[in-house]
Amino acid sequence: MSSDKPLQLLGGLTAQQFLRDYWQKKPLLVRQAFTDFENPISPDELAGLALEEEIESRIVVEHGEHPWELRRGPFTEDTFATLPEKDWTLLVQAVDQFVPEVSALLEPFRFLPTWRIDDVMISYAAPGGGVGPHFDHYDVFLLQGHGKRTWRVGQMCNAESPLLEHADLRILADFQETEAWTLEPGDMLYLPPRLAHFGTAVDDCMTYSVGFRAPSASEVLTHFTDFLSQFIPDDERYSDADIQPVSDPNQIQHDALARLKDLLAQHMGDDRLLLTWFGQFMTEPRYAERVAGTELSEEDLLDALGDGAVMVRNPSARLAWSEMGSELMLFASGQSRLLPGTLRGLLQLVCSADALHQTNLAPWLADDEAVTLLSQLVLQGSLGFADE
Ligand SMILES: [Mn+2]
Repeated sequence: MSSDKPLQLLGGLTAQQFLRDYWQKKPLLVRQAFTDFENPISPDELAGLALEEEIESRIVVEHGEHPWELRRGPFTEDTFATLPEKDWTLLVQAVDQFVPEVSALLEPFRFLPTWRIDDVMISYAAPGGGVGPHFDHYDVFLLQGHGKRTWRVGQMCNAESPLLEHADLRILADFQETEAWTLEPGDMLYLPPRLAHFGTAVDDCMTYSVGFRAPSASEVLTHFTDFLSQFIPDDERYSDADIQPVSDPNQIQHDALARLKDLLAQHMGDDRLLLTWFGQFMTEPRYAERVAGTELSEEDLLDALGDGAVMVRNPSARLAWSEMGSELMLFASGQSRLLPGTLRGLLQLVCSADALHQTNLAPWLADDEAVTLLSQLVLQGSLGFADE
């Protein structure tokens, strides 16, 4: 994607200007980021998703059994029949995995890495509904889909920002409003991480939150060192063949620290392992149980494609690829595969194409490694055949 083209999504800014001046820095309001926006899912359909066992949903009732009462789904028809007239919100996570028209909303965000995108959460609010003033650790684009919602933004927060005493929700005790906007369908507000914000439904409304993911430093360290430790033999130990006689045997000398730092640097500095871990970590699916594959021989795969079958990415799968020296690595739903550099075009196709079929796969179907890869991705569940 060209980065110097003004984008409607960004109110006429280029991707480059937006990233330089706003991304992770300050909010941006875009009126009509999507013109003639057609709401891809109705409030009733959203409520229907919240009845499903496998879908994460929550309801926040401002004046419930206690202030800002949080209820967790799955819900029943009865839940919705007994909610108050106003001041409540339904939140449904990762709707992009269940509704292709919602997944399609992500298309204009392709100037950012796909692996940074978490999900599209949809909130429906009755008039007055909101989830209270709060901040998130992630970037978010709030796209108004139906009705109107007023968004107030406030101060930058951090781990020390005082919160209300609440068992489930992180609601700010103190909100210092700096700006407020009322969004209509097609309008969008970008918020950087840690900016206090507070949305209130003006009327019945729906908002699509395109949320991003960024692992915490603590998660990176914990998970990477766990991963690394599988490759380090137990006989590799702290060693001090260069030690000198000590003047005080009870003192830990700083030369011991230097040896430890060497030991750490030796492992932490391994780019191949770091990349392998990171790709696997960032492509772990939210719903692993939805990434279940089917056994398919390479012969049957070729036959099916020859008969006009169409393969599609599993909407719950995450895919990414990277270079590793002269080779390539494909990350698929938490797994990695080292592949020859000749498969670059196939990896790009598999990661980006809406559909894979005889025509766009034609250059690859005589290549054994390519066909093996495709059948492995079917077996693993990242690719599947479209229904029709
Ligand atoms: Mn938020």
